[in-house]
Amino acid sequence: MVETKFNASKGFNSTKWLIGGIMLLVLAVVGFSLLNHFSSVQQEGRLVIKAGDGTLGSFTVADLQKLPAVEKKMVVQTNCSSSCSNNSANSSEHDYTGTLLLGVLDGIDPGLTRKYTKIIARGVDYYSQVLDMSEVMQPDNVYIVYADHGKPLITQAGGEGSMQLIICNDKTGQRFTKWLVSLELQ
Ligand SMILES: Nc1nc2c(c(=O)[nH]1)N[C@H]1C(S)=C(S)[C@@H](COP(=O)(O)O)O[C@H]1N2
Ligand SMILES: [Mo]
Repeated sequence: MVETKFNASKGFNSTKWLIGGIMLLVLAVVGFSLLNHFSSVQQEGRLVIKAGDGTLGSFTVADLQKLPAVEKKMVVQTNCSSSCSNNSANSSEHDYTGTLLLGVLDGIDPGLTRKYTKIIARGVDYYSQVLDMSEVMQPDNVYIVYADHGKPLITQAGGEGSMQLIICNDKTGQRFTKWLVSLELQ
C-alpha cells in the first residue's frame, strides 16, 4: 500500500520533469529560430555586402561619410512611358551626396572586382537590380548616395538615414535602388 503510493508519486515526479524538459527544449528552439530570423531580416541604416554565405562588409551612413564624398547633380526623367519630353512634371532634380561604389569595394578588397562579375542590389522592399561589374568599374557611374540637396535620404518607414544606389548612365532612374540594404556579389 505504502509502496504503491510511493511509486505513484515517483511516477508523477518524472512526468513533471519530462514535461518541464520538453517545454525548455521548445522554448530554446523558438528562441533560436527567432534570433536567426531577426539577424537575417534586412534593415535600413546598414548596408551589408555579401558573397555566397559570407558577409564581406557592413556600412552605416556614418561609415560611408568617412569615404571620399561626391556631389552628383542630375535631372531624372520619371514616368516616361513611350517618349520623354522636356516637361518638368516628368522629371525630378537631384543633388545627391555619396561615394563611388568602386571605392567601397576596393576598400574591402581590391581583388573583388576581378573575382566577381555581377552585383545584385536589394532594397528593404526586396526590389532588386543586377549590375554588371563593368558598369561598377566605370569611373563616374555607380554611387551609393545618402543625401539629396544636403538632406538625409528618407527610409521606407519615413525616418532619416536611408541609402540609395544610383547609376548615372540610367537617365530614367528606374534602376536606382532606393532603401538600399544589401549588395550581393556573384
Ligand atoms: N527599393 C526600390 N527602389 C526602386 C523602386 C522600388 O519599387 N523599390 N522603383 C524603381 C522605379 S521603377 C522607379 S521609376 C524609381 C522611382 O523613383 P522615385 O520614387 O524617386 O521617383 O525608383 C526605382 N527604385
Ligand atoms: Mo518606374
